[in-house]
Amino acid sequence: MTDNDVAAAITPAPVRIEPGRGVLSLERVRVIAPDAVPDGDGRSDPGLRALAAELLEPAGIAVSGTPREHSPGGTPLELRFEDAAGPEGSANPERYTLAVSGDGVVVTAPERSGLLHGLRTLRQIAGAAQAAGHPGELPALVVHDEPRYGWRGLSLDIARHFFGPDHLRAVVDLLGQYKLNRLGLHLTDDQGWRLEIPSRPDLVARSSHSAVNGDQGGYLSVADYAELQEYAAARGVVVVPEIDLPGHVNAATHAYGELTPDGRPTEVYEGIEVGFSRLYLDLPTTEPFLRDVLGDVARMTRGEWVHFGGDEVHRMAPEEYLGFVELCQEIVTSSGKIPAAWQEAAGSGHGDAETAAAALAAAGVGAGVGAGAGVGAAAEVGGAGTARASAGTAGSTANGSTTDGSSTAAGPAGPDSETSPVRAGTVLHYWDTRAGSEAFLRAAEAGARFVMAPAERTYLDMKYTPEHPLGLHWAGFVELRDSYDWDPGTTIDGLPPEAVDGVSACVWTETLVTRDDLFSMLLPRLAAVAEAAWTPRDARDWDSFRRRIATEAAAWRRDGAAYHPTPQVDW
Ligand code: TNX
Repeated sequence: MTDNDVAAAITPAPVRIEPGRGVLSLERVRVIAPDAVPDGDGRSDPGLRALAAELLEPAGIAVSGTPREHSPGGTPLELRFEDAAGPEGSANPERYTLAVSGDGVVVTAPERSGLLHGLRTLRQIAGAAQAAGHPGELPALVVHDEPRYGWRGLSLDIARHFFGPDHLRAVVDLLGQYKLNRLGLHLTDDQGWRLEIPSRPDLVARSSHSAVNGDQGGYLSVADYAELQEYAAARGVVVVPEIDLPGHVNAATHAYGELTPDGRPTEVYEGIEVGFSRLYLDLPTTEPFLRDVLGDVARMTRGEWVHFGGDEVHRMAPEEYLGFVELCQEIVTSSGKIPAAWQEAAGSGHGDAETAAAALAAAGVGAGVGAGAGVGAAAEVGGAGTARASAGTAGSTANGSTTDGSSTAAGPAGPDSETSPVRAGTVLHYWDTRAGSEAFLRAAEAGARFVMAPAERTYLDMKYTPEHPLGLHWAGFVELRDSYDWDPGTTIDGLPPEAVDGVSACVWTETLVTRDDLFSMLLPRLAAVAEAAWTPRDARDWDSFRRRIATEAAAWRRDGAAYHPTPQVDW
């Protein structure tokens, strides 16, 4: 294998590859790993040998060095901690160096996550050698690498259709392969409630059986959720639970009629419209419900964040909406977690389709009317669902109101206000590029953090093309190159680049039912989003990416992972 072949094997592209001399034959490795690795929880079960085997054996490298093995043999693969800053003085906690020489392989990193990244890079190099017909033959080299952003995620909707523990573990494995480190779980929506909440047992007892189109529901028990987080943590992935409030709550109001003004439970909902359900801030039953649910979720969650939703609340006055934003942030914070929310929590407006269409028309933008519901009746999905996101350059109007709902957006902390409803540290997920930027600039000043998930780039539930059988298209068609060619640092006009924590892909599951449905929407686009999150802007190149991604398909086929063979790649 040549150095070019190696460079052509690593996705996301690394910061720097230093070519060496010679070839290492690596048919069998003996893993030398540190015995105890402190992770975030102070536990010390490194599991690194097992993970090395899990990653390398499918790529044709046998792994020995398990504690029980009597005569360990093979080329040394050493995993080593370094505490000083790396050779270039980087302070990035996820950095790693992978050195392949005639003597063996050494991965050095300050933390466990970096050791895992190094193993993943080694997997890709070994996989390319295998695909080239020289299994186990690696050229000498040193890879110096670290991520551009610390938040590199996928948010997965398991509420519209339920994907259970087996599927979720497969998703975690996929995230790991592309060095992604956050799995957002959209656990609740109008169609179903997917996480057991001990203090509110009726949520899953009454509202977990339903799903879109009357399909099969399901939920994660407390034990399922704990096991999933443990599996993910071992692979460097933090689970970020999302309880969507104060809209998208029909599953909650179906289970607990006390949350509605007339005290009666709402009907089960199996359609795919958004924005119609809501909680009521002034009902005495509402705050105790929020405290129970968010408190339990915080207690059950290992990671630092709890996401409280906040999107698409179309039937609520802005004052009441912002009251919910304040209350949810207070509850999450006092439960010891960092709040995360969709962008609307910044007071950017939580628009309705008609207002948005009118605002776009007033701005002279021809809205591509015809909301894209791939299943069911003519439903509108995705906020201001009648307008193509590509029309979003209309931006804000002269008086500071936004194009995605000026009628509901004014208020005490709305677009005309000086203050932001967002607390310092709250992580805002930016998705709807039709909103103007003022509210986000104010939020950044107040200390909010940003994760970029612009729908026309990272919404992997959008169809690739008009003909694509799965998916929606309210944000347009999202081909592989659309997911690749964008810069998270300049997504929001005028936002200081230091306010950006990272990037997230999102996959909503209104039209996705099976594991193949899900994976064929993720692959190959998830790898493109992963590179946007990992690789420095000037080291990214579409032609290089489209060649590299073709080499990954062999591994997907081997692992039984469905992917969409887009014509943008020579597979
Ligand atoms: C918008 S993005 C939604 C979801 C839909 C999705 C479909 C966001 C915060 N909300 O409720 O499932 O569009 O693409």
